[in-house]
Amino acid sequence: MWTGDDLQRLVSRELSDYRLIVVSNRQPYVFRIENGAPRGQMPPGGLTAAIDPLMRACGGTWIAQSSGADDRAAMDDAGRIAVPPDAPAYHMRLLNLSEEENNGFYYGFSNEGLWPLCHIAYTEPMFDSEQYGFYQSVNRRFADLVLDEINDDPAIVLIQDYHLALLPRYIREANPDAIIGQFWHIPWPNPDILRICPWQDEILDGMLGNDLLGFHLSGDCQNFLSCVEANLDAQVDPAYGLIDYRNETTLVRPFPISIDFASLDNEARSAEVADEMARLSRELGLHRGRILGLGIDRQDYTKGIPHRLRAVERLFEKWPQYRGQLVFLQAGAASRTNINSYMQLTIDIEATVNRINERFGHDGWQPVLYWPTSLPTATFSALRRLASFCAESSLHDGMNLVAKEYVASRVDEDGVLILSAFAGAAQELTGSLIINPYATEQFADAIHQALTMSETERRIRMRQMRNTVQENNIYKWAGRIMMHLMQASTPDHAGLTSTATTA
Ligand code: GDG
Repeated sequence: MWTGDDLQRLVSRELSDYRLIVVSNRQPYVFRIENGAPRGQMPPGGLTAAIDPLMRACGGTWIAQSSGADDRAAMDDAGRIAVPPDAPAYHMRLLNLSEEENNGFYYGFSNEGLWPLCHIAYTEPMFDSEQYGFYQSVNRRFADLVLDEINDDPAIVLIQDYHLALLPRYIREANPDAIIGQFWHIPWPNPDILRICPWQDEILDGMLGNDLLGFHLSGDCQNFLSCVEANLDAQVDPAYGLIDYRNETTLVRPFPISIDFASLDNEARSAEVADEMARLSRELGLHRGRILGLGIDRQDYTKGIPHRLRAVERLFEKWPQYRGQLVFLQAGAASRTNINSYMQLTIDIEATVNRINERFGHDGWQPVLYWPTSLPTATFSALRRLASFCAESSLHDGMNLVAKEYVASRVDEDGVLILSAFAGAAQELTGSLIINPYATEQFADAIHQALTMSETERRIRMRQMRNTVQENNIYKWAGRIMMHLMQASTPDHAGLTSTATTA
């Protein structure tokens, strides 16, 4: 099993001559002034949760957009902030964007264009030239900051996600020696879908500035290779995941992302979580025999939250014995709230929750609780430990870390995971009950199956999933990326052809 120490050893053995620079839009810690002093907190989202352990182990600089003026209070004279706040291990360097830049770059092209383009969730992508202009100029601004940070030293730049598709090319043009890798945290579409994007060729060209390009699944890699083959004058080797283009080679590989299993497992065993479990049991009536079902999501239309609520509604229709007994809690903060499709999602969720509660609620029993706020990590951990089932019903999802977090928190080897076939995590978490979120009847049946499953079967399934996530943890993910980056930077990619895209 990989640990943070293994990763640290790998980095000091192989990469000590290089500066490690991670670049993402989202910063790993956001600072707010509380009682006159800046206090740092990790924002919700899979990306920061996944990369922070890598940076804690390796050190280096994380470049990101600043989310507010309070960050400045935490900066040193050189504009750097040492993080994590309680045990500094690396630095953040932040880029300030104007509201206009952020609207065009982040809300606009990234989240109204690329996000729906890459997810099959039937939300129309919107492409706007002005927004694309901001996407280009902000990617350039990130490149300037990265180049300044590299300062002509040997460097490894690890770029995160779909906000920064043009950045690899901009860095490569100015610094041909940098080792550049990018991990794309969301799915990649097939050529028929990609061609909706008016700037598909520039996006592909930008990403081919990378030495290494990682996706979660081999299917995403194959889609990317097909898109390059269909659109660019490039040599594509689909069997080995190699692309030759503009006299450079890019390796394309699957790296299914994961979580820090040991840390979530430890937290779930802590006294703080035990206290929180006792408090929540009283609040939710579990101490009086009620059962808890749980969904946790950053509120997004790709997560299938209304579909999940419809399945819960069908469960109460079909099996009246759950009325008065089961409480379904939907938790997780709102996100991207000034985009129309996200505002509409909140309206849909609230309407569905109210309908179910009006139809079935009685005598102080509310069938669905909706907590659309960010909660302390100990509360999330306690909820995961208390929930008889956790339902993650994404319409399409690169991976879905919540599913893995549920498994890691179940130190008692109990609980049932209900997981969408359309989440990347379904390929690994085969002990879950796999559902189609659009098939309400089948989904409701899966909840019933979870609630009537024998303890022995629950234990067998959960134990198997816990072994999988423990073995394939975030340190293994980061270690594999680092090793591939080192190999990808050698001229002839020796040794890489044995690990093709089907890995
Ligand atoms: C993208 C891809 C891929 C959720 N609500 C709150 C909160 N969370 C935490 C969860 C989990 C993370 O945020 C969400 O991660 P997911 O993987 O489920 O989803 P995305 O944010 O869409 O992440 C996804 C991931 O990148 C990594 O590559 O798996 O497919 O879409 O850790 O626990 N955390 C807090 N408050 C909340 O309200 N603090």
